[in-house]
Amino acid sequence: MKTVYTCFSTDVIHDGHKNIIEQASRYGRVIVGCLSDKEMIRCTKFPTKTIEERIALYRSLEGVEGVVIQDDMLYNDVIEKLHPDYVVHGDNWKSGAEKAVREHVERLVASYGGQIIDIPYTYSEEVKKVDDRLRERLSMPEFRRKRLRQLIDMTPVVKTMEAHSGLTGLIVEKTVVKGLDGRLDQFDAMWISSLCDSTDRGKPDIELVDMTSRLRTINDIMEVTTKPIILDGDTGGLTEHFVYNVRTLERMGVSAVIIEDKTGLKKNSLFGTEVEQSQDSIEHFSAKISAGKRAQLSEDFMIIARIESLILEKGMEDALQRAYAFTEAGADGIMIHSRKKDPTEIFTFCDRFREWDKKTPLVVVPTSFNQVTEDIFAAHGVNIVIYANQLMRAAFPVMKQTAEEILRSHRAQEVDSALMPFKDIIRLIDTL
Ligand code: SPV
Ligand code: MG
Repeated sequence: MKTVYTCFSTDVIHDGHKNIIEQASRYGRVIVGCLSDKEMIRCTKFPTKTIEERIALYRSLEGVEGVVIQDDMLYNDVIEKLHPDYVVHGDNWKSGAEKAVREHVERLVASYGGQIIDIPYTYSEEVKKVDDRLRERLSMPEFRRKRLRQLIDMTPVVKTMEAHSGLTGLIVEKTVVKGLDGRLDQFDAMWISSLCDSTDRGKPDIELVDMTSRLRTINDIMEVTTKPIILDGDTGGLTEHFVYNVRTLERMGVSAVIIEDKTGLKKNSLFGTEVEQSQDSIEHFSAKISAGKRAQLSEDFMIIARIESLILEKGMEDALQRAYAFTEAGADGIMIHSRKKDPTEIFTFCDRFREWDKKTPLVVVPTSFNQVTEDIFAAHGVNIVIYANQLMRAAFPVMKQTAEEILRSHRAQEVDSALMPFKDIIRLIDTL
């Protein structure tokens, strides 16, 4: 009897999966692989069922002889263990990002005489409906809100990218690449930056854009995405306003707000000491955090305290003292910021904080110390890495150059070859 292997990374079984099993069983006994949580996430499929529930679901299917856990999206582990005669998959993996996985598996099985069988992908109304419903469920507040805490437990680093509009939200939601290690990867969460949200409105980053406007940005993004949202809450404003906003954010399904320990007219941290900025007292800021935590109704929402001591050159001891105090006050995480190119002070802070506290999530924003890779941060105990402004910084220079060139040429022909074809832009949203 030949062994036929197929890998599932789904929470819901539809006709497409049943068809795969039926076709596979013509070739031998069918073993289904259940892709592990961390690998599902990297393939842009966030699990809404536990791995135990998924295993039980796959095991209950007619024609399935056994279920194994697949902990490597490239199939290395299962193929080494099972040496299946056939690997069966929908033929949709012959194109797009998954193509790289197929090529890898083909090489693996060919080495011992195995074979891939591509089954024509089932495009049906029912399959589309199941997929759409799953996406809609993931976008609901109760699912989206808790997803950040789930990700912190499931993945070594929560890779978070800035989004400031529906379109940039879609880029963060949908972008998948084949990484240097041959595995697929994607962003886990979105950061709604005060800098980018203000810049997009042509305004300075001084808490001038009010919460009502910020909520509109969040809503635009939420309407077209499912990934969790971390809001840059600036200073959090008056405590009386902050407690109100915590409830609003929770209700919308935002996962976390990060507030910084500054007071008075807030300016962007990357100005450092070039402009006048005042740090809040430990007592006052701790009280604001505690008030926010008391106002919170769900268990999932996170209030993360951002420490500006290194930015304002108040020293490491001050930063650590604040981290301990804010954690005691109830903060669900600590963001430490720096504008130095050299990451040493960030590493020192994280290492020393971790000696004292093994669990409270740590957040960094490597705009200046951008040479550090995510795995190095993880080795220093960091849980969330935020790419805070790169999409905005990518777009502005190109838009400006394009405007200048059209103005110089008195026509648009000169810029056209550098632009996306207009036949593509009119279909962009449907094809993303
Ligand atoms: C933002 O993105 O608005 C931030 C991070 O607060 S920073 O710009 O580095 O201060
Ligand atoms: Mg900000």
